[in-house]
Amino acid sequence: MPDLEDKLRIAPPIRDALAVGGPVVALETTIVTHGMPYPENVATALSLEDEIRRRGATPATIAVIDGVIRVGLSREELDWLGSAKDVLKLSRNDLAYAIAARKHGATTVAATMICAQLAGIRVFATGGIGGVHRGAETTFDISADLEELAATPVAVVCAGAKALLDLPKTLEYLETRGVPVVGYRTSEFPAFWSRSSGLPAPIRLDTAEGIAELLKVKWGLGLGGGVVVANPIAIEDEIPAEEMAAVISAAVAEAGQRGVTGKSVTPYILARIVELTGGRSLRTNIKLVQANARLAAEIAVALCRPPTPSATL
Ligand code: PSU
Ligand code: MN
Repeated sequence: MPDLEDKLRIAPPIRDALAVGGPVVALETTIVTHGMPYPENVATALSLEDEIRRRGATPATIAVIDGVIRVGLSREELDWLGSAKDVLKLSRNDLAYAIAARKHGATTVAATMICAQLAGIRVFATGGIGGVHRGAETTFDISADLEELAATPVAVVCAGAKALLDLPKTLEYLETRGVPVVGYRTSEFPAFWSRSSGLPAPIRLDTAEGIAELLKVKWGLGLGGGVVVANPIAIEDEIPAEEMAAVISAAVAEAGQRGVTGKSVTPYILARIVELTGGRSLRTNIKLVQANARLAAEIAVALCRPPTPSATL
């Protein structure tokens, strides 16, 4: 690829880990800039890196700074990003623009998958994926995350998707586009703050090794594309779906009444939900993303492990 070197900068510890085939976990930054308030956003981002290191993997937090895709940010850079006001929310559609015009941008799930793939990273931890919005039959609002999952070979560990989306349509879309959706130790697709969505998880796997095996087989077969690993929030940290329902409906309705469209929809609703729950949803959000970072690290480690002798017989 021409000139990629000055557009993609991988921090030395990550470059070293990748060079020896070591476990690396990508982290997104839209959750930092457009998903949580400052300073909890930065503290959370740093805690995710710690969780990943503690499990023997190398964290790789991704953003665009001054038109360069940065894989691995310093503490100072993360703090600046988390409090800056002029940071774009980047998906597949505007990633090239941000680089060409030398902007700053936080990466969504879609853009983080693209950058992870460019760097050679296979496993990525986040909070929740974007999906098919309620009312998409008239607004056509479907997150580009879903098409990216169809196309780009990165496993995305999340806590399912928020019930502000149309979860049945989101699962249908992923099925149509050939994306495996794995419930980790659950037979239900989790709904972010809540363990239960009432919808079955298409696949259930109970170990990081089992998930790593699925990834190896999928990519080994040349099937490409991503995998959703849905890790339900711990029981002690969850907010039951019934408690969230009214808050979500109010925030979604408000976004509609105010004419919020395009890429502003998700950040608007997320911020309103934090306000309407008096910060309770934020605490749950932090817990679940930390749990996802731990599971992603375990999957990344398992993915690097050579097959056991019995498996090679
Ligand atoms: N869902 C969450 N928290 C988030 C996001 C989604 O629960 O922070 C962010 C992610 O970065 C995701 C993006 O990729 O929003 C999706 O935005 P959109 O719906 O505009 O595609
Ligand atoms: Mn959208």
